[in-house]
Amino acid sequence: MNIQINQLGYTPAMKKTAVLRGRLGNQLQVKNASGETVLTVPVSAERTNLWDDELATADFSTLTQPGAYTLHCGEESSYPFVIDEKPYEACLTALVDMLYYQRCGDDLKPETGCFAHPACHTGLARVYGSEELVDASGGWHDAGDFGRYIVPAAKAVVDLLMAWEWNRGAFVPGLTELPDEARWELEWMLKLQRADGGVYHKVSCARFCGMIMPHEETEELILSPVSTTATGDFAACMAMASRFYAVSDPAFALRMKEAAGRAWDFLACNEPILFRNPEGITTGGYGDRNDEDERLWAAIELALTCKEEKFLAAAAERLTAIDRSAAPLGWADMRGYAAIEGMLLPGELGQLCRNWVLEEADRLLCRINAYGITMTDRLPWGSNMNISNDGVMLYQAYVLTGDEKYRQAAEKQLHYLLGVNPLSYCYVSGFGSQPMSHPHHRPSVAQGVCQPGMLSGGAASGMMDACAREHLQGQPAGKSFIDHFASYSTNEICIYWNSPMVALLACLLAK
Ligand code: 9MR
Ligand code: 9MR
Ligand code: ZN
Repeated sequence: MNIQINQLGYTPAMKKTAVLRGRLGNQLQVKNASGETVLTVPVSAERTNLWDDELATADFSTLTQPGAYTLHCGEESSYPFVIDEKPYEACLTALVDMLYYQRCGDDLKPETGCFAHPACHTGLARVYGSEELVDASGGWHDAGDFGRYIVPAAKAVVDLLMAWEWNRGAFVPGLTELPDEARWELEWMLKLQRADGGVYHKVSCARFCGMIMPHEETEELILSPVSTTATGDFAACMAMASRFYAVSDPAFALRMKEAAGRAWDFLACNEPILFRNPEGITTGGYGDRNDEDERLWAAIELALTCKEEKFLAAAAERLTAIDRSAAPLGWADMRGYAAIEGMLLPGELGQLCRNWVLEEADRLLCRINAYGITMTDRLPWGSNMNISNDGVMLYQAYVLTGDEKYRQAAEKQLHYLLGVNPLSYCYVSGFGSQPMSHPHHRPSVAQGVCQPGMLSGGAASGMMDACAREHLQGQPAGKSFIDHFASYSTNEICIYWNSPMVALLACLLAK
């Protein structure tokens, strides 16, 4: 495809820009479903070289009439797309339902078809290095593997809760509803807290299993040691969730607030305990170089939830000390959550966080390339998460300023994920004309069918698996993607890659 569009379409009000590869012609025609040309617009004279292609754009924003269309330029055409009031509704539902499919320790509903399975990973887990057995059942499988890890879990849950708070009107229930689904994960997270407040980093088998269904993985479950990154994320996430459920379930909210307080107490009397896989464990590491951002984020959420002076003082001290030259919404670097949530703090602290968010959005804006995304030279493992995250951050600046440039930049992140990219993929399985369909996802491989509603990790320039090295060596960053189940570094799926896309859609669908 040489004319790239959002394969799910556009709302009438959106800015609509096609990206054209090569010298196709000077005019772009929009044709309706009967093949009649309904609009002709110029192709930009300006061309940009990016990722081994010469790119031009064509703005067809004046097309606002709901309907089905294709774009044409010279001999080339685009995939079909729609103009519709709600082009992303089904996708948003599927992105949330994905979390239901990832449930561990539950019998999946028959509606999940061939992905239904009896409750998995139900046995007690052994604490690493001891004979102690703990109930660590529940939660969501992290990704294409069946590990359950606290650090990425906190990111996923908070993304979802923020999305709901920002725009609950965007959500249509599917197999599940967002508050119930997030609670499924929170109940599991609570089980991973030790009596002294510290939180185990993860529960998994010793190593990754083969391409089997979840209930077929029956090796011993092991709780890996406590880390302060997991404990900090846990404290922040529980404190935030405690506010979220305060009205609907005060008892649950209190349980989480107390757990967050215990986690804080553990942090207060412990130096950083940074996680590395212990001897014999080779599942996901989620290692981190420091826990300053997790401690800051925890202080902010606890200050907002408990309104106690000690938390406010800790938040103030840490906010002034932390490096504010970036604010990512990562799983390792949580400064973005501190910045966004910190905007709710009173007085100068809130203002400092609003400035921090705006500065971050301006930095992102400067980095936007011809495909509309915020990264060009080096795309990390899971780049589609960063792209979704950046869209969310850009949208926060739109909320603060009302300046359309931020909103349009946020929209571009979505358009990239849904088709405006050099390989013309819709990176969400089951959606668009050219969906990603062969993910590194054990149930999909085992069933020989792709589960729907999963966002692929996407292009990654580091050649970090054998399949990528075999097929992608020498490709430019944006084309370093292969829709092959063996390429876990470009085509795995994750709970915390879906979750920021849920948040981005909630933002963009806000009235
Ligand atoms: O399946 C694993 C995936 O979930 C991880 O993201 C990835 C990197 O840690 O590792 C995958 O497992 C591979 C393992 O690391 C090496 N042997 C092949 C496994 C994939 O089948
Ligand atoms: O998403 C993680 C990515 O940022 C790291 O570079 C990568 C290697 O450490 O690990 C990714 O996380 C994987 C985790 O370790 C195991 N479950 C699947 C995750 C996604 O591939
Ligand atoms: Zn399981």
